[in-house]
Amino acid sequence: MTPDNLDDRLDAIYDAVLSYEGEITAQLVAAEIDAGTDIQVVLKDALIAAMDEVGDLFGEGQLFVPEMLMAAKTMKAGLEVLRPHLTDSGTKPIGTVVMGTVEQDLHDIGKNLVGMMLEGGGFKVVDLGVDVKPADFVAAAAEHGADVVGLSALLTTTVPNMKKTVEAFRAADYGGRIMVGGAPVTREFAHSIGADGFAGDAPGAVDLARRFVRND
Ligand code: B1M
Repeated sequence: MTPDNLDDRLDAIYDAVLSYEGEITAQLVAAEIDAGTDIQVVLKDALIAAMDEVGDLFGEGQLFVPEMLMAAKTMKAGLEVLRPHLTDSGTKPIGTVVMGTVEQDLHDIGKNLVGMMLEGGGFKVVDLGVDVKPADFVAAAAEHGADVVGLSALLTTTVPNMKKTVEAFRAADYGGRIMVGGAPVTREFAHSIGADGFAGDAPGAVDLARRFVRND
């Protein structure tokens, strides 16, 4: 039976992710959409909260890489249900964003979420995937006429590649704006590597990209 209380239902999604139950996660997320629950609440308080717990358990040595992978797959099952609700803007694109996860980094859930919300926010998004070399970012931005480039990094060991990517764009005289984000990335770091902006989460990335195309 489905609990009446939203907190209990969000807990059930959180538990399903931590039990690697993709199908159940997808069903419970779909039920929240039907119930009209705010998607951002489902994301933040259930799906992302569960991934944070997975990260904490990994950090404490209670979970290992295979479990992190299973949790990621489960989270993605929930995200796929949300995708049409996040990406449907129904308007002509207000700009193009080329985005990807920097070289040597394989984390893509946050980047995918940012991409979906940018689409929902009216942008055309060209997703280059993970482990993207600086030169490939630069080439793709030129090919697609990107107004904004979005770089994601999740590892303290790969943030230096974010710096290298920004440097490659500057060396190529890229005329658009560069935004960066990901768990270890801070506003100060973004500033120090010469990026044009930092966003701490997906809605923040949409706000920032909008400001960039409005030239605020
Ligand atoms: Co990895 N991993 N992982 N991992 N992993 C972390 C990041 C870690 C913090 C876990 C921990 O130790 N507590 C840790 C990094 C520690 C550090 O750097 N100091 C870590 C490690 C160590 C590793 C490996 C090195 C483990 C190993 O092999 N020994 C390895 C590295 C592989 C590699 O990349 N080369 C590794 C591997 C993996 C998996 C492949 C198993 C899997 C990723 C699967 C996938 O993405 N397809 C994985 C996972 C799942 C995680 C955790 C548990 C969850 C990440 C996630 O998806 N979060 C993570 C712990 C954690 O983050 N709490 C961890 C949910 C997602 C929605 O959040 O990505 O932060 P996030 O995105 C947010 C914001 O950051 C922001 O908006 C998003 C939405 O709000 N954002 C942007 C992200 N990109 C943005 C771009 C923007 C703007 C905002 O503008 C362009």
